[in-house]
Amino acid sequence: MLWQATGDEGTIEKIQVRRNLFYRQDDMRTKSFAANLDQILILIAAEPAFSSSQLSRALIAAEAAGITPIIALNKSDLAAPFTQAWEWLAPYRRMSYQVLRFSLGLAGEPERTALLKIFEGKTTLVLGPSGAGKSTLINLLKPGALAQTGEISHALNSGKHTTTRTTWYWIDDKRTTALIDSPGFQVFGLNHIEPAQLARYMPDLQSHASHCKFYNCSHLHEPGCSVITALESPSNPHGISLNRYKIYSELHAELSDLTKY
Ligand SMILES: Nc1nc2c(ncn2[C@@H]2O[C@H](COP(=O)(O)OP(=O)(O)O)[C@@H](O)[C@H]2O)c(=O)[nH]1
Ligand SMILES: [Mg+2]
Ligand SMILES: [Zn+2]
Repeated sequence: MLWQATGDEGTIEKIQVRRNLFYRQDDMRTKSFAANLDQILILIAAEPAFSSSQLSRALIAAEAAGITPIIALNKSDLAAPFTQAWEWLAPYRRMSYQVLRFSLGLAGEPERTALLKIFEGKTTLVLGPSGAGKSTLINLLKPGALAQTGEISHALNSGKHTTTRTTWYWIDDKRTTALIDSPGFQVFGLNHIEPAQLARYMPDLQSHASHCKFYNCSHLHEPGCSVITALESPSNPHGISLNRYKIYSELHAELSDLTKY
């Protein structure tokens, strides 16, 4: 779809052939979505600490939609928490996802030029928890965009209503580069994914899944499960991370519960 901003609202100008559809479920409605994305930037930060479960959900949703995800860890100037957070990202770096380091708050012209290269000619959905730096990124790439920045806690304390709107920004005058700023990823609906399909959207599990004894292995309890055999352990320090496996089993249970009714 082509969107046209009219004041605060966006109206649909023209329906284009839908290449993909990225779901995001709200409390009240399943309305916020973006179609025809080229990539999804998952922006997290050294602070506030990110949830690896939310990160995994975003990655699974991207995989399921067939859209390339890029992970970026912002606030590299916060040395100690950044080092810690970068370490937490080790399983994701091993999965051959592109994992970038940003310090958006300190970016000057050379950094801005380098950043533009990532987005040039593409439509990118920017996802991430509140406070990660999404608005900072947009204001940097499009001076004058006036995306509101600030900590969510700050906004909440002052009684201000934080935006839950998904906003489309054209970065260039030719309208070839677009960024979509969406509110945090707390409520990430993965309800459209079958539990039996889940592992195929988790590359670290999937790379072992084809070696399981049973073709329909759930990787939860079966004998001869290659996923379970590949779990991280003292003898296999670079195996599937226990945290990622926990996320898999929790999501599997959550999605299985849904299919019962
Ligand atoms: N230390 C540090 N703070 C940053 C950086 N980038 C953004 N911030 C700050 O983090 C806070 C949240 O940024 P914002 O862009 O509003 O995040 P959003 O909620 O994802 O849109 C703001 O106070 C920013 O100034 C960075 O690279 N380093
Ligand atoms: Mg924001
Ligand atoms: Zn298995």
